[in-house]
Amino acid sequence: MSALNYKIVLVGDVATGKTALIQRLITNGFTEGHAQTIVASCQSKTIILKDNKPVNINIWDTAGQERFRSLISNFYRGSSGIIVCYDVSENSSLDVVPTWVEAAQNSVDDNVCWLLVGCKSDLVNSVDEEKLKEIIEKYHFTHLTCSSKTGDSLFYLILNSCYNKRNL
Ligand SMILES: Nc1nc2c(ncn2[C@@H]2O[C@H](COP(=O)(O)OP(=O)(O)OP(=O)(O)O)[C@@H](O)[C@H]2O)c(=O)[nH]1
Ligand SMILES: [Mg+2]
Repeated sequence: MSALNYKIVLVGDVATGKTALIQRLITNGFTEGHAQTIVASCQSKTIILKDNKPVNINIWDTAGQERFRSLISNFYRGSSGIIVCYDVSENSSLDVVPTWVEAAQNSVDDNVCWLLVGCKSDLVNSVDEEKLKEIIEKYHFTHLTCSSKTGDSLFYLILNSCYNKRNL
């Protein structure tokens, strides 16, 4: 069975847990401590989806730091899915979500899959539920929370969702 190829881009505020999420997928591990991502980097992995469908994913990890934002707009083109991360223990990390969505919207296809992910679900949740609800409704996000510390299978969710939506 020939493999599909999906490009997935992770964006979100600084220290929301993007790199940890990718590390969990690639190595099934977790490292305490924050080494800021500089601009962006890409890793690849083949995952078997439902129907035994193999999917090669190129996962782009991007920097949350504001000074890199204009550079990151170059990475959206050709994306199958965009994961916008916030930190459930840091309410202010939701404030920049619209910035990421609006920056990406001009560069992506209509059938791109958008996922809003609340990272660090093992920590105390301090998110303003009303604000979260507004963002989810405004941008039609699929939303879920996860913890890279305790482990989960977040990527299967977005890949199955891409597979269904894009019908590839
Ligand atoms: N408790 C807990 N801590 C986490 C989790 N995910 C990440 N962290 C911690 O949060 C900090 C930031 O994680 P990173 O993955 O480096 O954050 P980032 O979004 O890649 O940050 P930038 O590259 O600067 O944009 C680190 O100290 C991680 O160990 C999680 O699920 N639970
Ligand atoms: Mg990072």
